[in-house]
Amino acid sequence: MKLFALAGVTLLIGVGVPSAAVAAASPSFRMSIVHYVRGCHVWKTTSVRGAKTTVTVKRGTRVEIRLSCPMDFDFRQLRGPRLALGNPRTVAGTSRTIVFRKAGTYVLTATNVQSSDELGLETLGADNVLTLTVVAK
Ligand SMILES: [Cu+2]
Repeated sequence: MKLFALAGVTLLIGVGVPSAAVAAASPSFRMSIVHYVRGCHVWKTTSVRGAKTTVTVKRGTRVEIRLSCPMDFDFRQLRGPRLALGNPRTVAGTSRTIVFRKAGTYVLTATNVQSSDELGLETLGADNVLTLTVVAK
């Protein structure tokens, strides 16, 4: 019986160590899509970045994108190591997290599903189609 108990403890330690290592190796980066009068929405990190932006992260980073322009967006990948995006649609007010596991240059677009006109938002110019380049090193 003692032997079995020891085996159980060993197993727990064995499972615990790798997950802690993964957590430590997964930095996160937060950004958002915010409402903006010219073009309806833009990328924002710590500052407003415009319709096209590039962020550089460590490989394995979890990038969390919060949608605060009050419309849904469809995410598509144009370039880079393949990402499992699943359902392209992200609903207004929620966020999408994408993990950039492999080193490389990824290009994604986020296209609004509803237009600013449909939502009665006062904006200037056409609604932006957003492009995000993520360089993972
Ligand atoms: Cu918008």
